[in-house]
Amino acid sequence: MIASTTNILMYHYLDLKRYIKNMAYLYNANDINEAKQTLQYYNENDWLYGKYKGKNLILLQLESFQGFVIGKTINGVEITPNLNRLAKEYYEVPNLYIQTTIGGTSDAEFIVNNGLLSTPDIPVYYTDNKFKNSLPRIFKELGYKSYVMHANNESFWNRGIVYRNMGVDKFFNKQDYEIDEQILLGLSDESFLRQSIEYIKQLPKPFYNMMITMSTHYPFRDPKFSNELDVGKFEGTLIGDYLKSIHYLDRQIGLFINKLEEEGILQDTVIIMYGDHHGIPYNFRQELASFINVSIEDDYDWYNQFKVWGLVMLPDKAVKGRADGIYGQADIFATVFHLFGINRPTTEVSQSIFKNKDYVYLPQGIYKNGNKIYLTYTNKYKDFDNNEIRNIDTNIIEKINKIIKYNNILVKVINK
Ligand code: GP9
Ligand code: MN
Repeated sequence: MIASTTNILMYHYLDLKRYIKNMAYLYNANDINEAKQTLQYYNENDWLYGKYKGKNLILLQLESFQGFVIGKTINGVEITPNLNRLAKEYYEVPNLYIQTTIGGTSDAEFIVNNGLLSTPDIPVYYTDNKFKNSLPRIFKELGYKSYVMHANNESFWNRGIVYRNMGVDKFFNKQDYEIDEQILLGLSDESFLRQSIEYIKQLPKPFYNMMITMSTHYPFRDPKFSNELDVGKFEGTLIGDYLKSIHYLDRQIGLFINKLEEEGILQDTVIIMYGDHHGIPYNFRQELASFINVSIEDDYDWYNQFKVWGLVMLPDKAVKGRADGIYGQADIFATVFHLFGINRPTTEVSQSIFKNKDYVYLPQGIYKNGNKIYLTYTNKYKDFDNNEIRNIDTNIIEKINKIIKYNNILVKVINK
């Protein structure tokens, strides 16, 4: 859905770009200073801090992957047997809220690599941001080489230009892969991951490597998935197709991790995998509701389920189990700082997943705190303990607006 409208959107982005440039002047020096200071967050210097200094990092970004499939069976068959197994061995982050907006996959890349929220009016990859504070640049300072692997054209989502600005040493793109099997948008994940292993083996160590899968893209229906899973009554529905595609992705991840282990790379690598954005579109929310058996009647219900899933694989398995706090995709950035001992501030919207935290901000003016969802555009919140909807205190609205305003300042003005 997102990709099919991409060309049309690009046209508007170029116009928007000029507008955004002018917007920068709306922020005064005070705002900018305050934004920097207010959002500053430092990791604690605890036992985990810097424990993986010098290890490789793989960020494995999974197309449309949402966590409601984890641990579930359909007609007695596990949907994600490999991820279920890995979730037991490593550290699972079930409440990882989605902070992407108009820029889809590219927003997720931006958020994780820069520790900031996306901006709903423009995909960050089409702003003048020069991504000075991004992970590839930071890892470069630590003596790493940095890579991105994704089997699409360099120009898609403006990636070629953005990655150069981010300081990525090489972008392994469509031209670097033999397109020997096609699923939906392009090269199948099976082939992508198999060919990527060969490249990974050759990389100088230590490396930073972001890998982006593609096969589980909307609308999730492809002949290669038809025999994946017996989805019973969901056959022929969007969610049925989604489950089949996810079952396929799960198998590819299992093979990829096994291969990394066989090659002796896993033991020296921290892997963080996470979904890029939601898979089930808003228009199909009733299919999601019936599958997860939770009612989705209004925006509060929708945003309460608006989450992907994350897994942090520490090579020595020093932390296992489930993070029971509430996190957002931007928290992955601070988590990397924490694990690799990067002694710089991140932001209020980027705190380590290994810290207990029970709130998250979404760029649309949404705040989740404990069991409550606050929507600034209705001025109301819903308390899921009793399903009551009430007015938000003005001081909370001000706080949410301030965080988001400051985030946008850092995205559009500072981070150049
Ligand atoms: C394309 C892929 C999909 O390369 O990352 O982008 P999306 O449509 O999901 O934003
Ligand atoms: Mn995507």
